[in-house]
Amino acid sequence: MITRRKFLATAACSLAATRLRAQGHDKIKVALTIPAEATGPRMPIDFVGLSYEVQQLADPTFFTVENGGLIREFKDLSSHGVLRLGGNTSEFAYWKPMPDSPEPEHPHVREVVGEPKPQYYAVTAEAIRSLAEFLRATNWSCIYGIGMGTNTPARAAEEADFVAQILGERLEYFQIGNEADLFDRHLRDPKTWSAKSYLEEWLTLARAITARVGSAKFGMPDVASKVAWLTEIAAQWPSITTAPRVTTLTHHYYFGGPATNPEVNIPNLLQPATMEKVQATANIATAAADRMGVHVRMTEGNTCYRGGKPGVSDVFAAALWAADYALLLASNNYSGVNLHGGTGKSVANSVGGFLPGDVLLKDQGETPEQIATHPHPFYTPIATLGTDYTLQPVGYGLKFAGSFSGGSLLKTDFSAKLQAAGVDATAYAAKLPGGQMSVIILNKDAEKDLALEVDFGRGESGAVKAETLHATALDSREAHITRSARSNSLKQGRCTANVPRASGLCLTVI
Ligand code: BDP
Repeated sequence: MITRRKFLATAACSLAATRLRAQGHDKIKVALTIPAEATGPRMPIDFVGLSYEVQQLADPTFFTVENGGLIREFKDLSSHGVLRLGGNTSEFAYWKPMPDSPEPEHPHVREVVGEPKPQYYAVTAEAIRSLAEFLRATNWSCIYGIGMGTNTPARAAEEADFVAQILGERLEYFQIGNEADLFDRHLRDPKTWSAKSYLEEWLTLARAITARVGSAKFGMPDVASKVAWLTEIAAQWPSITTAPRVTTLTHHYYFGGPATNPEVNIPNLLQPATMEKVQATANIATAAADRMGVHVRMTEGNTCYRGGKPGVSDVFAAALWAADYALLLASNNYSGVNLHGGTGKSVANSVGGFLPGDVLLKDQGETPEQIATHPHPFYTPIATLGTDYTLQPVGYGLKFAGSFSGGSLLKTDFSAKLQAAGVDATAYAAKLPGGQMSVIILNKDAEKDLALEVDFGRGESGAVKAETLHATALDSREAHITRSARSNSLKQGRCTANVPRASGLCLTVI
C-alpha cells in the first residue's frame, strides 16, 4: 500500500523539484502548467464580504454616508462587496419603527452562569435609512440578519418589510438567527434543541416574513460549526410544504480560539492540515447545497473566535491565511466569504463583555469593567483608529484573493504539487472576466523560497503583470500589495518568478 508520506515523496521526485541553497535559505524549484480546458467554478463578482454585528447599527455614526473613511476602505477592499449583518448581538436586537416605540416584551431570556445578562437594544428606522445610503455610497449589498433567539414572527415580519423597502436591490437576502446550533448553550432547552426544532422555528419566522414581503429571499442556517445541520436540512427540504425561498446555505468558520488557547498560533494557522479541514467542511456544505439546488456561502468567520488573538489575527500570517482560505472556498464553488470584524465595543458585546485578546495584551484584571476594550477586535479586516479606518493584514489577504472575482477558476493540482515538493504553499489559477489568465501563489512557508516556472499554456510571448502580497515577517503587523514596476516577460507561454517565503504573488498575462 502506498502511504500518503510515500506518495508525497514519490511525487516530489517525479516533479524533479530541485532544492537550491540560496542566501542560506532553502529554495524550491517548481514548474506549474496552467491547463487549457479545465474550467472550474465562477468566482462571483461580489465574492468578497465583511461581517459586522447587528449592534453596530445602534451607533448612528457608523454605517452612514458621512463616514467617509469607512466608505473608502470598503470600496478599496472590493468594488462589489457584500456586507453581512448578524453575530451574537443580532439575537438581542428589537425593531423600533418609531422614535417613541416602546421596548417590547422578550419571549426568551438568556442566562449563562458567569456571564453578564445581555443588553437588548433597538434597531431604528433611521439606522436602516443610513445603512441604505452607506450601501449606495460603497456599491455594496447586504445580507440582513434578523434575530431568532428573542424575536417574534410578527416583529420579524415588520422589520423585514421595512428593511426590504428601504434597502431595495441592495438587499441580497435575509438571515434569521445567528449560530442557532449553539442555542442549546444559552437560548433554548438543550434537551429538545436540534436541527429539526430549529427548522420548525425558522419556518414559522420565514413564513411570517414571506407573507408580508412576497419577494423575500433567505440564507440559512448560519451555523457556528455543525455543518451536519446543512445536510439534515437538505434532506428534510423536499418534504416541506410552502417552503420560503432559500437561495443560499450558510455556515461560519473560525480557525480556533479563544486568544488564550496556545494552539492558536502562526505555524498551526498556516500548516496544510488547516486547509485540509476547511476542504472537509466544504465537501459537506457543497453537497448539501447541491442537493437543495442553492448556493453556499461562509457568512461569518476569521482566524480566532472571541475577537481574535494579538500576534496571530492582526499580523501578516493572517493575510496569507485569508487569501488561501478565500480562494479555497472559491474553488469549491462558494458564492462568497464574509470575514467578521467591526468596532471593539460591538464585538466585545457579542462575546460576553470583553475581548480575551485584551487580557493577553495588558495585566489589567478580568472583569469587563477592569479591561479597557481595544478600539477594534484583533481579527477585524478594517480597523477603527480614532475617527479613521485602515485595512488590516487579514483584509489585505481577502483583497488579494478578490482579484479573481468575476473570473472562472481553473481546476489545477497546483497546491498538491507545491506541497509534494516540500513547501507549504498553495496556488490557484483563473481566467479573468477580460479573458486574461492569472495565477496566485501563496508561499506560507516560513523558511523556503520558491523559484517558479509558470507555463500559461498558449505558447504566446508578451508580458506578465506581477503583484505581491508582502510584509517584513509573518508576525509583523502590516501587509502590502505592490505592483512591480517592471513586467515579467512571457516567452512561448512561459514565465519565471520567485515567491519568497512568507509572501504571495499574483501573475497576470497582459
Ligand atoms: C461568533 C459570533 C460573533 C462573535 C464571534 C467571536 O457570531 O458574534 O463576535 O463569534 O467569537 O460566534 O469573535
